[in-house]
Amino acid sequence: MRRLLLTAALALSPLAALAGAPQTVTLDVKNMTCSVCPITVRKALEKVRGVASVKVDPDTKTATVTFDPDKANAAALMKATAEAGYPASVK
Ligand SMILES: [Cu+2]
Repeated sequence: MRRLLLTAALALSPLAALAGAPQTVTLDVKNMTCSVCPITVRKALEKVRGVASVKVDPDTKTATVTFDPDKANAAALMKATAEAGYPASVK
């Protein structure tokens, strides 16, 4: 019972939410021309430190990335995709 309350308190703590609240950006990604490209882009983004989740949409040619702003930023994400051959810009 005690443990359950503690877990609930941590989950609801507004301080926990503030510390490293995840940030999400959507990137316009160039050069995605075949069905493998989105996978390459996703893998490149997932390698960036602090990235929590990546969703690449091949139809809109965008990547939606959620990351810890203390560890990563949009510039680091764009650098990672550019190095993989896919220049990107913040949508
Ligand atoms: Cu491709």
